[in-house]
Amino acid sequence: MAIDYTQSIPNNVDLHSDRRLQRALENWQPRFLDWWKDMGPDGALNFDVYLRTAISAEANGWANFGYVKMPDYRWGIFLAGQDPNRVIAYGDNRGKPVWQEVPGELRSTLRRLIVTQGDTEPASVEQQRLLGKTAPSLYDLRNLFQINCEEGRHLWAMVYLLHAYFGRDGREEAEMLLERHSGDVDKPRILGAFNEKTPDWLSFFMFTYFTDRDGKYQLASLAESGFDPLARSCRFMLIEEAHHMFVGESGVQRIIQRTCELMKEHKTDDLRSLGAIDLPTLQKYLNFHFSVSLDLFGQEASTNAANYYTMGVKGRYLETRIEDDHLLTGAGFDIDTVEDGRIVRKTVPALSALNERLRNDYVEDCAKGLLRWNRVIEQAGIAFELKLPHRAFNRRIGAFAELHVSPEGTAMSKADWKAAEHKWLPTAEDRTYVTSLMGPAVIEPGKFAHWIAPPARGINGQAADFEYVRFN
Ligand code: BYC
Repeated sequence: MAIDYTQSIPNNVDLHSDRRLQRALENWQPRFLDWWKDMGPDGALNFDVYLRTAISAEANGWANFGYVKMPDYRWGIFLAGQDPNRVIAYGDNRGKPVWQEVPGELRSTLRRLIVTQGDTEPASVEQQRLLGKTAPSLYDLRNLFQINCEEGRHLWAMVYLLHAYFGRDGREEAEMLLERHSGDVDKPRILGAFNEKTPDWLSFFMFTYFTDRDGKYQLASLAESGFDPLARSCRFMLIEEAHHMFVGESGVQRIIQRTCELMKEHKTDDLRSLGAIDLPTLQKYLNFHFSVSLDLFGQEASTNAANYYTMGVKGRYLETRIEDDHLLTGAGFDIDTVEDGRIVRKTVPALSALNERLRNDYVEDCAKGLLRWNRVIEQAGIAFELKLPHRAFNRRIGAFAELHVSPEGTAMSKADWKAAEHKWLPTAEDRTYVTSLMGPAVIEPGKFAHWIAPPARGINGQAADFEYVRFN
């Protein structure tokens, strides 16, 4: 049966007028829904969820709240408004009008970037598939489902670009986005962090704080792309990404708050006897998710990154606000790298250091949340400080992958590192303990699991005891 896509896919790309594109998406949509049923939130197909749906890209259209069954979510395709005067802001094509079609010579580069971006979206939904079973409250369950639906929409955004601008190759890539799976031995997701497990809610909040924040920085760089449809897609995606990071930051903060309350009430730091998460365990999860997310920025010195920039396909964070020549051909940039088994600071060509520069912006942003988390601990009068580990700690990608470095930044032998690893990263025992706290989902409105504090306020002005999910 023909589906009226102008009805079921809200969009501002005039889908109605492009029969070829409409047919391509008609072929893809059932495959997407099959994937959602098989790999999306487990056992949740029939729930009514209080979700935010974007029905236009305008300020009053992107956040419409109402009950929706997730398979019926309207996965819209939205590009931020077009600026007819926009020019490429950097690289060899600086000052030329942005491209509305894909330049032939950039086709494979752009396709690859779009596929890499697109691959992360369904990957995260797969990683979070089972979390609904152990949600600490209806409020949290709703936020999980909101994020899952919006990651699904972000997949649609990239699939739209592949279908609309990359012909047959694009359609094949769109198929592959549903065939690779997180953690699959034969067909894994492209980037490392998206093959890790998200087995519990502490991991989920850390993931949405640290890994979704990589999303923010990568999307912001792609929002500077000379390929205008990609730039406009990413600009709109960034609006939704903010909520995902809020869920992470406030989730971790609520855990810390509960932990501190219990420490004060019982005058002990033996939180495990009280069924809550101790601060050292939080630090270990933080170490893990931060280091894994740092890998997502690629090599410190990267010719790929230099080429993306020179060609005008991927810029710097807030490129147009930076005051320099936007060519970077003669410029240098200081990075930490490895020489003779030691961490050294070195000036390298700024063009090749663009991944590292973006990573710097990211690290600075990550640190802000820690300030707020540490304030909660300090206000409770507890002497403990959460810290970001050194960027060389626990890396798999880039120059530091060959070293063994402590969270403080000391390079050491593999044997010494392995002997201390249990102090720095979650052990099997830590993970078993945290998992043991994840009881059956708390589904009574206004009730919260013992190990987490209620949020300061509800979603869209609703109360904390609002019925965010109806189970039917
Ligand atoms: N894992 O020169 P390099 C999000 C490969 S998250 C595996 O540094 P480049 C979200 C690399 O492919 C944002 N392989 O590469 C968050 C290259 O391979 P080749 C996702 C890796 O291209 C939460 C080789 O190593 N978006 O949206 O400069 C929930 C050399 O490296 C990894 C993007 O990533 C890795 N971690 O940098 C939902 C944006 N790192 O060429 C969603 C698009 C590097 O030797 N992607 N390699 O075969 C990019 O811009 C770039 O591909 C990367 C890599 C920054 C990822």
